[in-house]
Amino acid sequence: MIRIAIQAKGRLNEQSLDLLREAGVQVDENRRKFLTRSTSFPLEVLYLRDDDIPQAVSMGAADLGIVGYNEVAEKGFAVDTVQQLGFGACRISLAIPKGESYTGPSYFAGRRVATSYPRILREFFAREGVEAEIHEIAGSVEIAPAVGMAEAIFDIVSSGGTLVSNGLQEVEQVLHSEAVLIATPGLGGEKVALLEQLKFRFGAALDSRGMKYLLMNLPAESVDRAIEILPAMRSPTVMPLAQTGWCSLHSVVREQELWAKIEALKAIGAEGILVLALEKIIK
Ligand code: PRT
Ligand code: ZN
Repeated sequence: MIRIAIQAKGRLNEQSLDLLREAGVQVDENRRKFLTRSTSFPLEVLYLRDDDIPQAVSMGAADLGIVGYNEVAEKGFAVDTVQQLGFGACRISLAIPKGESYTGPSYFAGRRVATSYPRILREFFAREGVEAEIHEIAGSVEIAPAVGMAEAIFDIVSSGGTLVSNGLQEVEQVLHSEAVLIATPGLGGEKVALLEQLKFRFGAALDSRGMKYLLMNLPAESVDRAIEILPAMRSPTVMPLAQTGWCSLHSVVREQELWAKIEALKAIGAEGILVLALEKIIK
């Protein structure tokens, strides 16, 4: 049995559960409590506030956790970061009122900066040799300059819309973050094996996101050019068709490149192109 802490509510909750589900770990959400046992994998889910996940994992109250890397870096507890999970991407940035001219990190010398991430900010200022005043607040950091609580902020930015609507401009991107899988250092025995199994399944689930399975009929003489267009995991699968001079070609493509690849393949004679959803990629 292994225990994983995930965010109880908020931005990472649903995506954490989606990833578990894609990895074959069913969690009954109707009977959702503080602690829930999976029905399909020897795993318990512990629902916590994201702020508490690094400490819970560091203490071993949970063996694993899914949390934003920003929280791991801010809290500074001893945990192993074992896998990047590719969702919840954001950055923690310094922002100043729009219209102010920015001269580099020395701009902040002697100024007051509001943040919920004092540790990461303190390290940034120490690295840059800047003496600024760090004013820690728990929430609504972006309104601090407008109400006179600070002259600048250090906060999470994703689209940047919140900064713009508060009359602020982003001037330094200090930390890039995404959701990560963390583990208690020194897990032993059965738990290591379960962690390896989960990592493998998460990897396969993440690799298959945004990928499509493509099959088509192709004149045999175009196969070499098709292979150049479609560098698949090793190379595309090519099988002869009953009709001589033709073959069937199968491959995997990134969804963003799908239409460009299809156009290139049509131009070398591909016909009957099928695009299928891809469930999992096991490397
Ligand atoms: O209740 P609990 O403490 O668990 O949750 P929380 O309110 O502390 O965290 P939550 O759910 O807001 O975010 C959880 C994690 O999601 C964060 O720790 C980040 O790792 C990640 N994440 C990704 C974000 C964002 N993107 C994000 N945009 N967290 C917060 N934001 C905020 C940002 O601060 C800004 O105020 O969303 C606002 C909109 O951002 P823009 O730039 O898109 O306008
Ligand atoms: Zn939080």
